[in-house]
Amino acid sequence: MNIGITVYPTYGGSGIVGSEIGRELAEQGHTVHFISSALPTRLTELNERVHFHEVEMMNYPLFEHQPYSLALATKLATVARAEKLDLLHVHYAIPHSISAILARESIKSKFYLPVITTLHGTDITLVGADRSYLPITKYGLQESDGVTAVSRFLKQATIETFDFDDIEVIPNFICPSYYQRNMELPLRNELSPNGEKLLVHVSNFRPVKRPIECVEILAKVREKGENARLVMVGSGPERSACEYRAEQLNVKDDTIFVGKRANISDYLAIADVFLLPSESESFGLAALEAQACEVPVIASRIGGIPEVVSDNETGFLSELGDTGKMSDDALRLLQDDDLRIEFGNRARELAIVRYSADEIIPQYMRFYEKVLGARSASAS
Ligand code: GMT
Repeated sequence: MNIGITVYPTYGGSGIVGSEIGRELAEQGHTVHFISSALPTRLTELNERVHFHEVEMMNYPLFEHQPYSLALATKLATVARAEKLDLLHVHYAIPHSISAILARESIKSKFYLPVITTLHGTDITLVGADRSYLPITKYGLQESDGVTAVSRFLKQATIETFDFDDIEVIPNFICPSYYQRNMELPLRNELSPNGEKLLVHVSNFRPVKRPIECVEILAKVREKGENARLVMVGSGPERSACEYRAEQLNVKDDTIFVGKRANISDYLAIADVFLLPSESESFGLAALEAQACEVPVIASRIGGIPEVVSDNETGFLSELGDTGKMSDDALRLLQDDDLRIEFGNRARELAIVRYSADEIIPQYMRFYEKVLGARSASAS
């Protein structure tokens, strides 16, 4: 197949998932065309089966804001015609599905370009649900040829907010050979010079991730007598507030902010416990990646997290903001090696059985075939 993929290239889990789908499909012999404003960060290699088409935007003084959605629609239509795309798979509804539908309509006298939209999270729960975007997001869902969501939670949220239920749930996935435990990495000694246990958090430090609570959990764990350290991977708007909180709570020297990193799997490979106290998480890709590395997860019981983290089995879930319980649970895992190892083993086992690329990519392929089949049936 000849597949077009559009993602937000530099920020967030939807870009990672879209890029990984493309990479996996190319490995299976399909040709993939990424169409976005920049090369997606996870896309490290272009070759004869993985292409990149940059959306160019003209600057004009009249434009207070550049009309990216229109530039994207134009590029999608151009690439679709030039490369004879079989379908377009866009990640994150706003504005990608609208631009894709516009592209499809603009070239339909030449040929029909089926549009598949994958919903990832705040495109439904936050941005799309806002009155300023709700009607156009609903239009994007209704007009897409196929819609997928990354969790049962997100499907239900879409039904409730948009009264739209023709959605296939296809979860996030991991490559088990890429996400693996490796305590031998030199990084472990660098971050834990005196053998301290390591709590790790990975995110884009947006307020919905509540990264400050990770610092509060560390402070409580240390108060309760465990000499642990916290590694904060990533960066974003809440980072300086986290640094300030670490200073206030006297844990500055044991909170290591490493910033944005390409080698996130290395940080997960050497972690003891992963923290994800988010207030909104349609799936929680980072939690899945941690579990694939045999790292138990401490997270809030919200959104799609309970579908990914099995409470009392692969980690512990708490009510939102209950840093007291989260720190007690973290302490329990840090101080009981057998329990931590047992949870870690189960976490990897379930991550592989339920969420390995070998399991999930065929689900996307079947969905593509279903959408294409329905289209040719209705055309004939
Ligand atoms: O909704 C967002 O935060 C944006 C989105 C993204 O593009 O990063 O993140 C979501 O997509 C990930 C991949 O499907 C999910 O694993 C994340 O849980 C989800 N984030 C939220 O729902 C906050």
